[in-house]
Amino acid sequence: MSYDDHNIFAKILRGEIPSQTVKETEHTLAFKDIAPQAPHHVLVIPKGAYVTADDFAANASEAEIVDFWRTFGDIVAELGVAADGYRIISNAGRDGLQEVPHYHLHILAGRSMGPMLL
Ligand code: D5M
Repeated sequence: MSYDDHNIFAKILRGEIPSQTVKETEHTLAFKDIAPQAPHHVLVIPKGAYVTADDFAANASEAEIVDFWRTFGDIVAELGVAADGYRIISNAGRDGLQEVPHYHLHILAGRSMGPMLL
């Protein structure tokens, strides 16, 4: 799948538009969602050009994958939400209603999420 580097998260990574950084590491950036759907709504993205979770899983280096998931875990710990719980979501492609074609993980926490509506 081809990566479109005009997408809004690519612009955030290049510093062309602002974001509220939550955490930044060598391979990963996390920032606040602009339209939060929970008291805590953080987006975690790899700095590399990956479109979806499966693209990332297939094509990212082990260093990038480890860095991504360790960063996710660090954010959950720092938010202090592990005990009460949280939800992670990654929309992919047309059927997943993915708006921004740069792989991202939503971390939602701070309220009861309710049942999954599938
Ligand atoms: O959803 C994409 C998510 O990205 C959606 O929750 C809004 C968020 N978004 C869009 N633009 C920005 C900026 N500029 N900063 C922060 N968050 C943003 P998905 O359907 O998973 O692709």
